[in-house]
Amino acid sequence: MPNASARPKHSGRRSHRRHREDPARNQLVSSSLESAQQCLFNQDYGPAFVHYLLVLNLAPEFKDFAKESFRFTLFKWAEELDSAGRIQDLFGCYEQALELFPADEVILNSVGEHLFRMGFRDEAAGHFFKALKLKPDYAEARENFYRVANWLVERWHFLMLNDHGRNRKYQQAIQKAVRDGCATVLDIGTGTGILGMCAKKAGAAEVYACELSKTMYELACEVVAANGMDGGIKILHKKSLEMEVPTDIPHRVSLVVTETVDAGLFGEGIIESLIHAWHHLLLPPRKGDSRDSSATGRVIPAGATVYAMAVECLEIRRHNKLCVSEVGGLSMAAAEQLRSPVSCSAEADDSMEPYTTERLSRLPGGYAALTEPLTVLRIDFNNVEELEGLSSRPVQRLRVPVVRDGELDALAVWFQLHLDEESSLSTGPHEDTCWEQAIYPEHASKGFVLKRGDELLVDVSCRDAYLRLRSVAVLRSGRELRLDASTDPRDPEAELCSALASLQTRPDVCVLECSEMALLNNGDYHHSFAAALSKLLTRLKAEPEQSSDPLYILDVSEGFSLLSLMAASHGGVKAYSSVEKRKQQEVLERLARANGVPDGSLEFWLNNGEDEQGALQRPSREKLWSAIFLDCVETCGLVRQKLMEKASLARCLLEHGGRIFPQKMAVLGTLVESDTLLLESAVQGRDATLGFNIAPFINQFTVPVHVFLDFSTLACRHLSEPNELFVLDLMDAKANYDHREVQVVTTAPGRITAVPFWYDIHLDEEVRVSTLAPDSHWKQAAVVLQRPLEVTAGERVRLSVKIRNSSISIEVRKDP
Ligand code: 44T
Repeated sequence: MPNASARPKHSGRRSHRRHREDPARNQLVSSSLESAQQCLFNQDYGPAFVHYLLVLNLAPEFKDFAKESFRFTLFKWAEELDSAGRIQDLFGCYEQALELFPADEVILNSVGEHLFRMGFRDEAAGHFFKALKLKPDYAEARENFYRVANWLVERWHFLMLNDHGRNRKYQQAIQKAVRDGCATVLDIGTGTGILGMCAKKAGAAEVYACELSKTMYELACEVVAANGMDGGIKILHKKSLEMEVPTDIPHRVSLVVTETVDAGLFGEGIIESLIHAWHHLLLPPRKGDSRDSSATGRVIPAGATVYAMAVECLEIRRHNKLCVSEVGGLSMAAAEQLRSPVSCSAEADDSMEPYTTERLSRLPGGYAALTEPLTVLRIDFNNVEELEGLSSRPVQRLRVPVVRDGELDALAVWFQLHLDEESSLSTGPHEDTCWEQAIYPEHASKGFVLKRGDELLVDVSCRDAYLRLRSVAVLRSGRELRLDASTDPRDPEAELCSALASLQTRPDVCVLECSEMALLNNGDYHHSFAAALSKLLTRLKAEPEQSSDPLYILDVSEGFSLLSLMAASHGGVKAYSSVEKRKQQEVLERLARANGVPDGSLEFWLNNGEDEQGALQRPSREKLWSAIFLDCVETCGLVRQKLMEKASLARCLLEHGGRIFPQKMAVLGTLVESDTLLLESAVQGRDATLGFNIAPFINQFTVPVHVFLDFSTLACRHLSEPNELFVLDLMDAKANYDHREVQVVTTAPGRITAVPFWYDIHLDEEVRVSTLAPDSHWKQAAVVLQRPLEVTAGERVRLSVKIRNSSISIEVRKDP
């Protein structure tokens, strides 16, 4: 029976009575309800959904009664719309559903899942977060949230807020400016609101703040209110470039404070923001020796100095260019055009990033400085003409002496942020700060070895608001050795000639992600695969019932993979690759020809974006797969989502004696004490954040699993040996469990703060690959404990390890 006592939410008593007494409406409601149920029964979800919408809009009192069926209908209909590619309709339906049930955590979670699949990660994360706030013990939403929280509130917020040195310097500079008369302040990119609160606390009469991220804006509002300043700071959810006087702020301000800088200084758009601020939001700059700060405008930071140095670094090299001539028995001579998407070269287009970021001091294998630091740029944020002139500055060619022999892998860049005349922050590689450095990789293939005494020529320019650095040549014994084929950008004619020449002769570049480049360079992985594969093929081919048909092999690795080609290079095999991008398929085809792989033995699967099920079904019906390659660990160090579902599907599609590679994987982990991991996962206490109450708010975005960890360079104390925590058997469903208790004996006294984990991937009984190997393309992950556990040496602790939907959770307690 419908729950007739449920009162419609938005209609008052009178309209409620009117509804009940309106026989035509009642008639329509009951017939629509009946139709909805009938359509649902017939699995006719579209019309069922429309009928339900009508019923619930006309008769909200049925909401409780019909909620379950309505949701079911919605999800089924959404699935149909999704597979028909009717995305706009799909979101339209969800929008209508959320109008009816704005606080329904299941609907919110489901919208989030759709958004995530479409690549809208921030929006997805926002929906998971709302669902979780409504129902904190909703496991699906929690797992979803953990997967995406990193996009919503980036992890560096924790680092920056825990960086006491940086916070204090900003605070002191702001205090000084306010004391000097800056009474009206705008904090651009306020994040959690910390700089705005500093200004208020220092006594500024009016404080404004703006923040473009919705989540951060909402967080700032909460934080400012919790610190009793909500009346004193006006926060706007806006990009500063969209602000104007008097609509957003009543008049121009005397101080702009901002830390909208990334590791490459300009990547967050500080130049554009400050040019706009000087034209629209700030009082005119101080001229001459005028001392009246209340009538003039200024910026904290006042300016910056940017430094660069050339480095040799294997870790950077193997993520950006091909370093091997052979992979798993295949010659790579025909694959020279492969490179990472990080480039400042003349031919780099907009899809390329000019730099990546790394903390040099934590790179596995370290790095060697080949030059002294070189000053590449000085910029005064209080000089609007200088800011405006930056992008039209001519390319500047700098010379830097080489102080040590080594291969030129990258230019590393950092800066000093001058908060005012006295105080500055450095993001350099030797500082004990939260900052990473910007890395401009050198692509000139084959690698150029610099010699002590050489001089390196570096071109510096500013384009699209990015600082661009390019090593162009080396001066050695009076001769100039060019580093790339392109010509002097200051000579337009030569540039045109070279562009024309490259159109005719150069095969176009094929771009792979940095992690895909590192995968290609992972010799151990390919070597192990080749060994296991060749064993399997030899065995299958020797089987008496083996006809003259080829063996069918499917590689469902995500992204670029050479495994199918390795399989195809064995005679008598037909291999299917899941590589989707046309350019990458061409590279595989070229490599196939160059390696004498017979025509037709390599095919591309998934060319038309079929669904997951389709991806695993073999083309011809009469024969099953001999081997299916699953790539089971993501680069970030987590088990790939839906791995076990894919494995069980794959098992059904194997011929007798066929194999899934890998056969199983073991999760290994060590107990450690690491303050670094704590500082990167949550804001610790109030001390670091200048006494402001920020931690509880931002820490809602803490996730228990830290990803992309370099365990080999993590500052930590090992408190145990590595232990096997869990085993996932891909060939045998019955061997799997979802919960395991592991006893670990500690080897040293300390506080257990985290459990870093990685995998031993067993391709077959003998061949094994570790994701912790030195040349691995995988990073590691770590579970960071909610509460550290103090232990002595030789103590027994019990780990409760669970794997649910590919995500791992670990609890540690003392063994009673
Ligand atoms: N990360 C550094 C960048 N914003 C620093 O939405 C150092 C990275 C980093 N708001 C590891 C370590 C570190 N108007 O919330 C953001 C952003 C906002 C604006 C309004 C604007 N014009 C902007 C521009 C940006 O400002 C906040 C800070 S942005 C830079 C943060 C710890 N990986």
